[in-house]
This record gives sequence, structure tokens and C-alpha cells, in this order.
Amino acid sequence: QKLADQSVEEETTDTLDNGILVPDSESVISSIKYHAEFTPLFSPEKFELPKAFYATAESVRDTLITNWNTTYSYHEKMNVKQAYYLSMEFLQGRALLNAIGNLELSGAYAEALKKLGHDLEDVARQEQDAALGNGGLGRLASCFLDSLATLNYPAWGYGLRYKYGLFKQLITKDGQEEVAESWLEMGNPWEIPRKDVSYPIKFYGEVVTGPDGRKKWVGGENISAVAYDVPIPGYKTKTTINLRLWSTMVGPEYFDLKAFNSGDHAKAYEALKRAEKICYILYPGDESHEGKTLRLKQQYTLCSASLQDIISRFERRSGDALNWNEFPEKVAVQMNDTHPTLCIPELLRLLMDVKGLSWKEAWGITQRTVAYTNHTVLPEALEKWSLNLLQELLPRHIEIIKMIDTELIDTIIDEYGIEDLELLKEKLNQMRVLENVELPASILELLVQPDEIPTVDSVEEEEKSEGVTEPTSEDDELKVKVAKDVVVRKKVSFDTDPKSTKMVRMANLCVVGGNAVNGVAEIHSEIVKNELWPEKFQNKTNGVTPRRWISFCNPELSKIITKWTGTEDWVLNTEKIDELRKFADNEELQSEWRKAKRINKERIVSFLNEKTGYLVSPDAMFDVQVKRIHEYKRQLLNILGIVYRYKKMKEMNGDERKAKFVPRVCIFGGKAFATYIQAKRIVKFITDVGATVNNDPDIGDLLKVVFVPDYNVTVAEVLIPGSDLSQHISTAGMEASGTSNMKFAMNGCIQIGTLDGANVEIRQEVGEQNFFLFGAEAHEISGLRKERSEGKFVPDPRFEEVKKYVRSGVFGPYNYDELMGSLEGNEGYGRADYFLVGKDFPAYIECQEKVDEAYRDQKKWTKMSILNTAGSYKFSSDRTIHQYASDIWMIEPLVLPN
Ligand code: B1N
Repeated sequence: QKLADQSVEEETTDTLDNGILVPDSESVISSIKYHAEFTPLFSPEKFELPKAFYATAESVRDTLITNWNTTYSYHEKMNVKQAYYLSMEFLQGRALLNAIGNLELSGAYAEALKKLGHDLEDVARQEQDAALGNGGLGRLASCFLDSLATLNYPAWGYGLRYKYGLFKQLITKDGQEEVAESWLEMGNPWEIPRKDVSYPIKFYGEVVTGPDGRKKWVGGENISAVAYDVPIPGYKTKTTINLRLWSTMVGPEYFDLKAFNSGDHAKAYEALKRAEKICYILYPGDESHEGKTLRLKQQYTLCSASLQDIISRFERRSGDALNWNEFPEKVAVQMNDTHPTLCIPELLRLLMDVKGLSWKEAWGITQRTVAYTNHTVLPEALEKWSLNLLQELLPRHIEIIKMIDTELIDTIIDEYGIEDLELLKEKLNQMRVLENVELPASILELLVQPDEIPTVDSVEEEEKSEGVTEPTSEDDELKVKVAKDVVVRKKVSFDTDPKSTKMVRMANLCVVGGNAVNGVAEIHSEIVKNELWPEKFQNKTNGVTPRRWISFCNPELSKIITKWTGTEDWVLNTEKIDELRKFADNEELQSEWRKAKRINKERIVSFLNEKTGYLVSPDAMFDVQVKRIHEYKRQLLNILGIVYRYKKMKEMNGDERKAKFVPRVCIFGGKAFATYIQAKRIVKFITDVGATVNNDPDIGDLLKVVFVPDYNVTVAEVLIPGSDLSQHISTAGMEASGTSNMKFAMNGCIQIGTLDGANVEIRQEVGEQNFFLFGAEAHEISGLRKERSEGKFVPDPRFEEVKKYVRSGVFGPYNYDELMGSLEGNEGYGRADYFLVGKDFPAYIECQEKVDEAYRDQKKWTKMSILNTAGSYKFSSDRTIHQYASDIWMIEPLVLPN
């Protein structure tokens, strides 16, 4: 291979009307060749797939960096208000096809690679998923970045650069096994290490007061956060925003040379290891003290480094006109759930202790700057940190948090008064930031009426009545104080329990500290609302990017949408997709629609075959539930429904079976948190059912059950386009929104679901008759649970039958007592069917019969499918981002000049 031509720009042949230069395949070839030659990762003679991927990615990265620089300089010059999305998770998936798709270079790259002897798809498959997230919350952050760039909003993402992302899931005979995923091993072509951008981060230490009266946090453990920038290209725009990920390290001065020379190598590296450990893995288990400290260090690193970066940008852009009161006019910080809550005390600390502002000024600025999105109402997921741990790790922040708590108590007393102390007590317990912490003395004093305050006389009077003849103390003042304290405490009895831990409630801190609080779907936002600041509470229904989740993952369907809506504009203006509605009965569209689905199903067939060895028929209905494994998401309801179906099949002869049931391939996928035993049992159960059913010669293609290992963004991109039915069957009121439900609807999959999260809005948009609804509603749940725990629930005989069948051992030797027992609330199994699987079971299997019936009529089914796609346009993350921009962040798009 000879040295490639480096002058890509000169060979550029085309300019689009948005000013973007489009290189032709020849210039792409020379750029790929150039990088193949100068990226000496692989053998120089050959141009095999891994090398082709890295060279291609490097070549795309050149364009990204050019656009990234242009965007940055323009933002710097215009100095407009900018939004910062802080998230502990970004679930980016693969970047190559997304980048060239957004840059409209897919054609040029496919052609270039073909000439170099490779297929673009094969090259793209070389890329590892960037899995810096657990599930919906992290993927939402990534969809938001795509929309922000596409819509030309001045915005950045901030996160952590975990060395190991989400674990890789293996499915073995024992169920799930976790393996570390080292996605950075071969190098990450999409990141730009910024050794020039780093900030000091401190842990532990102590707070002292300086001669100027300012508080100073000194000593402790000191590390640096170093930036890695990931350019995020928008679709059909030059705007390329930044995802800045922090990595942690220490400078060479922390390398203990003395220890090293004396042979104590471990000690020499101690500080370095301690610093690097912070960014080793996504969400370390937090059962242990060590784990908790590490997670808190991660959260604080994200907050502190990002805010120092934001503040230094604000100062630089302000120049001589620096005015701290204008900070909220230039900066909006969005906290993705409570994980970055420390932003609030950290911004206060930086403004007061470093920049010298007063408490009042700093508090006002902080409240105007930050906002909070809530993603869950599950009590176990609401973050609380022990006061002692925080005190130890972040001593200055705990002082600040106590000040916030005290102000909040004042506000609550102002709002509810002190007449009804029971009410006040209830409100304080609900809303305070600190939990199980005594009220400050100044507040206790407020709560006593003047005529209740003891005097020297009244105290002596009381002493006499209690038979005390000698005065107990000479000090009248002290006596009165003690007596007063007793009165107040008795009266208000804000009893703290010395045995339980004092806690900091992060959601409460976010609600006081932020200017907006939003839920992620209508029904969820209703649940989240609070009465003290009604004006702060909002809804922002989630969305997903139509680029990744329609255009790039489903080119077959995209062609059809473009043809029937007459334009490609729908990718940016999804409301155009609604035009399909009027052709829903059109036979030509219907036949094209089915053909596209068929192609996507065939892709799934070979994918499943490669991953699991099972060979399924594309003629069957593909019935899919893919999401994190969680009891509230009720994979157990799904698999028990399948077991029931299997049992009924076994009771029939071949002809009856064929007449009654539509052939189905039931596909599951999802990871269980490594320490979540019950979730892991569910995985094991599903694979056991599969092993029995799939090898049963009586059943053949009528029923297959497949668990796809290692579900991730890339697997979703294969499964979603080819699904017929998708399941979103959480216990009502428990799934905040869900986002895969939106992706499935966009791809013409029909849903079976409960009235939960965004399902409610999806059903409204696609039409009730195009959605299979079943199950109890959110407002009924607490009553049903009560009934359940009082033993008043009478289970449907079909539910009893199915559990008995499982226990009979048809699915192998594994002991299913624990799993089935959890549905009954037997002694030792904890909450009695808390997720109400038994309650919803009959409605669910009856609804599944309706699904079969509808599927038999392919014309009807196809119409429903078209109407799902047509009605899904609201769920573009472009819509969501416009709403955040105009209702919370107050930012405007800034289009780069040509
Ligand atoms: O956030 C998604 C929603 O669509 C889902 O309904 C919701 O379950 C999900 C602690 C979470 N809520 N909470 C989390 C993630 C990681 C963690 O450490 C909580 N994820 C959700 C997007 O709004």
C-alpha cells in the first residue's frame, strides 16, 4: 500500500444546501487508506475487518473533529445560553453507522469500502457497544444528545468514562453469568483525550475558616479529573456537540518513589490506584461500605469536574463583563435523576468559598441554574446517603446541606403554620432533606407559643409540685432553658430514632435546590407532583431518536415511509409519518409493509441462530419482551402465560392445537443486576422453559421460547424492527415511562400492555383498537395489595394450575419453590405477590387470545401495524428536547453560518 492522498478537502465534489461538504467515494478511499497506514494497530500487509473498522472510524472522526471545532468556536463567539446534561450514564451503543448516517456519508463510505474489498455492514459489526449505562435512563441521555445536536441547540453532555461499562451477560446452564466488558481495549476511535483539560477533586479533609472569613476545605485526598471528548454529530447539520467524559488520575507527585525504591511497590501505586478505581466500572455494587464510598466518589467527581469546567467557561466568555448574577442566563444544568444531586451543594461551595459570593447570592444563582428529572417512584431506587458517610467524604457539603435543610424547614413552617403540629410534623417528615435528624434549636424555639415558655417561677412551681424541696440548680437561666427544651420536644415530639441512621434524601434536595422538577410520562408526572411548589412540577414525556431507531436500524421501513409520505422530511419532522394513516388499508402499501417486516424477521432468524443455536421460523408471530429483568416489569407474567399456553397445547391433539394457536416465537432479552437474586431466577426459569418447549416434538414451530444473551443497544437494533408483538406489562404505576415501547411502535409492532408509563400516551396516539390493553390500573393497586396481604384474594384456577405445573418438574430439576412462592406470599417469601402477577394473570392470557385472533387476519394486523407507526410520531426525542429547551432551559437553537 502506498501513502494515501492526504488532501481530502480538494477532492470534495459536492456541497449540500446546508453547507456541508460531501466527499465522494474516491476521497473517502484515500482517507481510509491514510488511516490504515498510519494507525499501526494491525499488520501492515493486510486490510482485514478489524483494521478496516479502525481506519474507517478514524477517517469519520476527522470530519467529526472539523465540525466539532466549528461548532465550538461559534458557540464561543456567540456566547448564548447553553444547557448541560449531567448523567452518570450514557448508553451510546455503536457509533459508526450513526455518524455516517447523520453526516449523510453512508453511500460514500459503503462504496469506498466495497472498492477496498469490504461490506460496510461487516465493518460496522466490528465495533464494540459503548455501554456506559444500565438501561432506559442511560439510553434516554444518548437519544437526547442526538436530538440536541440535530436541532442545533447549544448543549453538552457530561458523564464519566468508565473503563468497564455494563457487564457482558453469558447464559449458561445455571442462568446468567456476568463478565467484565473491556470496551476500551482496542482503543476508542470516537474519543479525544484532553490532557489539557483537567480539574482538581478533593475527598475527606476538613473545613477551616480563613482570615477573610471564607470557609476553606483543606487536606484530604486529592485527585484530578481529566476530560475525554466525544463528538456528537447532528443529522443533516454541521452542528457537532460534545459529550465530555471524565476520567480520574493523580499527578506524578503522588507516585511514592521512596516506597517503590524500598521495594514496597503496592504502596508506591496506592494513590494512583485509588484515583483510577473511581472510573473503573459503571455502578459498582453498593451493598458494602467500600462500594457506597466508591459510588459517592463517582457522583461527586462528575458534579465537581463538570461545574468547575462550566464555571471556567462562563468566566472566560464573560471576560471583563463578569457578573455572577448572569450565570443562570448563560447556564442551565439538568440533573439526570438524583445521581448528580451533589451539583447543588458543589455549585454553592464553588460560588461562596472560591468565588466569594454570599450565601444568599449563591443560593439564588444555584436555584435558577439547576433542574431535576425524576425517573422512578420505586422506593428502593430513591437515593439516600448516610449523613456520616457524606460528613466524612465531603465535610463542606454537609455544612451546606444543613443550611439548605434549615431554610427549607422555615419555608415549610411558613406554609403550614404551627397551629396544627401534627400536620406540620407530617410535612416536615415528608419534605425535609435530612431524615432522622433533630430540628435545629432555632427552629424548635419558633414552635413554642410565648405563654408556653417556662419562667423561673413556673419552673420552681413545678419543682415544688413534684416534691423537690431544694432548688436543683443555682443557675436560673440554665434551668429555664432545660425546661423549655422539654416543653418543646414533648409538644412537637419530632422523635428521632437513635438506632436508625441519619440520612440525606437526594430527591428532596433536588426539589428545593432546582427550578424545575419533571417526570418522564404524563401518568408518572402526576404521581411525582408535590404541593409545596406546584409551579416547579412539570411533565416531559420521554422520546427516542428517529435516526437510530427508525432510519438506521430499519432501512426497509424507512424507504416505505419516504415513498408514501412523499418526502424524507419525516426523519426530522416526524409528524409527517402520520400521513401513513390514510393509506392504512391500501393493498399495495400493506404488501410492501409485510415484505419489509419479513426481511427484518429473517435477520432475526439468522441472528438468533448465531447467538443461541435455535432455528426459528419467520412465519411465526415474533412476540418480544426485551428490557432489564425486574420483578415490576413482570417477565414472570409473560413466561407463566407461555407455560399456560404450552400446557394447553400438550392437552390437545395435533389438529386441535393447530386450529387453536397461532405459531409464536417468544423472545426474551435483558440483564439482571448481578446481586438481584429473584431476577436471576427469572432468567433461569425462562431458559429452562425454552429448553423443554423447543425440544418437544409435539410442539414443533407452534411455540418457541428464546432468551437472547447479552441484550444491548445493538441487539435492540436487530430485534425491534422484526418484532410483531411487543410486551410492556409492568404493574400499573411502577414503570415511569419506558422508551422501548416507543421504538417498537415506530417500527410497526403492536403492543400488549398495561396502563402504565408512556403506554398510556402511546395507546392514545395509535388508537385504542390498535393496542392490546389488560390489567389493573394504577389507582387500584394499593387496594389490591391490601386485599392480597389480608388473604382476601381468590386466585383464578388457571393461575393455580400453571404454578402447579411448574412445580411438577416439567422444566427440569431446578427448584422453583422460591419463585412460585413469591407469587403466593408463603411464609419466608416476603411480600405476597407484590407485583400482582396473580391478579392480572387471567386478564393477560385472555388478552393474548385476542392477539392470536387478530394475527390470523393478516390484513387487519398489517393495518394495526401501519397505524402504530403512523401514530408514534409524538415520541421523537426531538419533541421532548424542544420542550425541555423552551420550558426548563430557556435556550434557543443556534444554526452555524454556512
Ligand atoms: O428511566 C427511563 C424510564 O423510561 C424507565 O421507565 C425508568 O425505569 C428508567 C438508578 C435508574 N428509572 N430509574 C432508573 C437507573 C440507574 C440507577 O442506578 C435508577 N432508570 C429508570 C427513562 O426515563
